[in-house]
Amino acid sequence: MAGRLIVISNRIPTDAAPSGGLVVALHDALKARGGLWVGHSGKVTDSPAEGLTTIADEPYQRRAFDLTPAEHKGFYLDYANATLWPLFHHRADLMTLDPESSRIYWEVNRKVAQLVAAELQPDDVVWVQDYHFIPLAQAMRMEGVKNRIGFFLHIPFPNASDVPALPEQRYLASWLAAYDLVGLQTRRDVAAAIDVLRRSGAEMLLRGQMRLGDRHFTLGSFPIGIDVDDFVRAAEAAPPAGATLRIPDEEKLILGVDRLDYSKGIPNRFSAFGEFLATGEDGEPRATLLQIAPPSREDVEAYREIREELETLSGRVNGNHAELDWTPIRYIRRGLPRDVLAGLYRRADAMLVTPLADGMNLVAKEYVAAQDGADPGVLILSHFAGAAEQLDAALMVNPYDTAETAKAIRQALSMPEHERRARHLSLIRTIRETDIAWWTATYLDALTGRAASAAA
Ligand code: ADQ
Repeated sequence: MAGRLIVISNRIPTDAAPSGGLVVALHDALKARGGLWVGHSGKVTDSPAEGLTTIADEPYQRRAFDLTPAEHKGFYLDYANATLWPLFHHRADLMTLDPESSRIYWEVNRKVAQLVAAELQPDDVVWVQDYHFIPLAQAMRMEGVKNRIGFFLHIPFPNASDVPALPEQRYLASWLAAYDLVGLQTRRDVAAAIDVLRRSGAEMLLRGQMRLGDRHFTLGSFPIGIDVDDFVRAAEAAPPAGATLRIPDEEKLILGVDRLDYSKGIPNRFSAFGEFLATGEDGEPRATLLQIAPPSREDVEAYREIREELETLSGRVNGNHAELDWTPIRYIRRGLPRDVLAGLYRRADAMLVTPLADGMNLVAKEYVAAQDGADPGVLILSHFAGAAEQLDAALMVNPYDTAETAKAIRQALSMPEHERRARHLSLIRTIRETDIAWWTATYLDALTGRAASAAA
């Protein structure tokens, strides 16, 4: 690739050596090719800096923009997280609609498009991340930008039957068609996007290529991965978590790790665990469910409700089953450092990843990477996680079916070692083949390897 790489994402890391899988992957890609990363500084202020401020110039440029309180509310809290997020997670019932936030969403996209356009050189390749910036390419095309522009959506693509709930649905197809490559997590998402685009008059050409008016663009699935070796190392180096947790070796540990979000199916999980306890059989070892779920987006109403629901549910299960020396559900409402997390993954006999909708779910992959291959734990995975398309050696469940999930917990905790090893081997192979380095390389090859769509 001749030109520089330009990445746009909502948040931009401010440390010299950023951490976290995706951030590190983008950091590495930028380091290798040179380029520019643009994102929100994290500052919400009545007197935002004019234009882009410099965070770093080495080994590539990092530039950030501030948001005013009105922009933060309209663009980020309301339109991105209270309109698009619920719609794209098949929860149109939780959407808030407000013409003012829709206008501000577009305005922020236009502002960022203008700032980025002013920095572009003719050979640069632009890679836009996630639902905060769906209209960015169209706004850049309005500035006369002819460069290749790719988009990657980290969350699921909405169903065609839900999209009419979005007042801006008539723009969605042209927002997408302004890109050269629209990357989605799964084949299921690609099928949903094709369905939506066709209903808006787009025509399907060969191999994921589509045409809308005079725009030719490509759709593809690029399942995101993790830095496997990094997680293996962290898990091997972690001190044994059993002692910290005061859970004896003969007792079972079931783990849940999520950002607190209604899409993650945590209430269903608590109910399924309650059902597992209620149907307990004599002689079964004691099992504790440890749920780590730091609150997120607490300024959004639906997120305050889920928090209360979980407190009620865990209180009920614990009230029914707790003993003097045992609390069945331990619910920790804060995030944990990666090395502590890696130690918990390794100790857990089973991991419950039971979202009702999820773009991919990296926790599922991190859990597999953290296992001791000689005596691995069991991944229980919802059909509705994007990861389910790849990780079919997990114990698959329908998270709405609490009886089935309770049965899967029982099956996981009594699974013979040879079966656990065979399943783990299959999972770890897949996770290694499609790790985070594979994801960036495959996406960027697809973005740069084809004729410029503007000329097509
Ligand atoms: P998220 O919804 O944030 O991401 P996920 O992929 O599961 O979901 O997690 C991202 C990272 O956050 C993981 O590295 C995980 O370790 C960390 N994390 C999650 N919960 C944590 C906790 N309780 N404590 C500490 N760390 C925690 C969005 C989409 C996903 C998609 C990713 C990447 O919603 O579907 O997989 O982007 O594309």
